[in-house]
Amino acid sequence: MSDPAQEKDKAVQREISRRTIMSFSVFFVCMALGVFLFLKLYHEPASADNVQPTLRTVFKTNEKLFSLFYSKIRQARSFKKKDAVPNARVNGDVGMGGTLDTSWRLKVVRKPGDTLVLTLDDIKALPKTEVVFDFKCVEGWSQVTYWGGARFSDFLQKYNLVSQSTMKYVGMITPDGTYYVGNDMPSMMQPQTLLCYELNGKPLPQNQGYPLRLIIPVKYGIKHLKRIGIMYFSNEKPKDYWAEQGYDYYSGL
Ligand SMILES: Nc1nc2c(c(=O)[nH]1)N[C@H]1C(S)=C(S)[C@@H](COP(=O)(O)O)O[C@H]1N2
Ligand SMILES: [Mo]
Repeated sequence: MSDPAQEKDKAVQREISRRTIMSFSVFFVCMALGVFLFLKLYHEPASADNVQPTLRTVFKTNEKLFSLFYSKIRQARSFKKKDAVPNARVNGDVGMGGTLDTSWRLKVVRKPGDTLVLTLDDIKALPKTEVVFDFKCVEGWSQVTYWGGARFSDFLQKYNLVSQSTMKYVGMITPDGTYYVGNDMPSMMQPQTLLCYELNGKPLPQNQGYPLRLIIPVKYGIKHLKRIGIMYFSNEKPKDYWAEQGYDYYSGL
C-alpha cells in the first residue's frame, strides 16, 4: 500500500511542473507574437501621409474615443499667474521669417471669394480672456505659461460667423503660407481657446507669434499656430504641417 501523504506530494510536484511548463509556453508564444508584430509593423511601408497604415489606424481610433468622451465643459487645468514661467520657451520658427508691424491684417475667409479683413485693434475690441495652463510640446517638454486674448467663440459671434461655426474644422495659415494647421470646431469653441495677442500681460514677442497666434490648451503645441495670416472654415480636414510629416492630426490632450 502506498503512503497517502507521499501520493499527495507527488501530485503536487506534477501540478508544479505542469504549471511551470504552461507558464513558459505562454511566455514564449507571447514573446514570439510580440517580435512578429513588431517586425511586421517595422517593415510595413508608409502610406501617402508618411506613417504606417497600422499606426494611422491607432491614431484614428484614439481620435474617435477622445471625441466620444469629449465634453464641452472639459477644460485644461488652470494655474495661478504666479506659477507661469517668466520667460516662455520659444519653439518652432516655420513661417516666422522677418518682423511684422501694425500693417498686418487678419484675413478671415468666410467662404471662397468672401474675405473679411481685420486689424489687431478689431481683435482687441473683444473682451480679453486670460489663460494660464501647462503648454505641452510633442517633443517632450511642458511649461506653465500665461496668455491673453479674445476667445475664439466670442470672435465668431461678434463677426457674425455663425454658419461658419457649424463647419467641422478651422484652418489657419501663416502670412507666408509655410506653416498651417487644422483644428476641429469643438476644440476651437472650447472657452480656453484664444486668438492670443499677449504673453505675460505684454504684447506677444515677434518669435512667439506677434501680432496674433492661436492658443488652444486642449491640444499639443504643434496646433498653436503662431502668426496667423489667414483663417478659413471647412468640413474637410484643413492641411496640417505636422500631420503631413506623420504626426497625429487630432493631437488632443
Ligand atoms: N508659425 C509657427 N507656429 C508654430 C510653430 C512653428 O514652427 N511655426 N511651432 C509649433 C510648435 S511645435 C510649438 S511647441 C509651439 C511653440 O510656441 P512657443 O514658441 O510660443 O513656445 O508653436 C507652434 N506654432
Ligand atoms: Mo511643439
